Amino acid sequence: MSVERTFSIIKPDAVAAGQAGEILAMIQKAGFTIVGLRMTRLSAAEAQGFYAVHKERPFYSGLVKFMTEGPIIVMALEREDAVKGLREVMGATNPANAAEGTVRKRFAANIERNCIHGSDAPETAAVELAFFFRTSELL
Ligand code: FUP
Repeated sequence: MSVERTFSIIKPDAVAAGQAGEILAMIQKAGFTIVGLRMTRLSAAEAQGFYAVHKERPFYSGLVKFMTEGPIIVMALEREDAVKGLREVMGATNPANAAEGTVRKRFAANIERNCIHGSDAPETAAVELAFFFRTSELL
């Protein structure tokens, strides 16, 4: 294991519900250092580009609509084994299957509105970090 970076989004549902602070606290309690953080709102083109890997899936248009419905918080996070570690903090994609104490178990409504994104592999993390942050702005 080594120190690595991952990318995360607090999604529009959680930001609108005022859950961002509690989600950030859970992430920090799990040992992550925040090396970049910004509130933003995705355009449709940005959301389509970010989720391009899912563009043939039936849920793609709903996902783009959801991700553009309000502000999001984008984060660059650092820790040992960060990608895997954040996925553990998040819980399963479908909150019905998420473990107790995970972000999605606590806050997610359903598989579509599931309050947090986290990169699924180090290679994906590098692409997703570059989508939102310049290297020079990460501390
Ligand atoms: P995850 O990495 O856990 O966010 O899950 P995926 O990469 O499989 O899916 C990305 C996003 O697509 C999910 F966060 C929510 C959305 N999605 C749906 O809306 N319906 C599905 O059946 C699967 C995923």
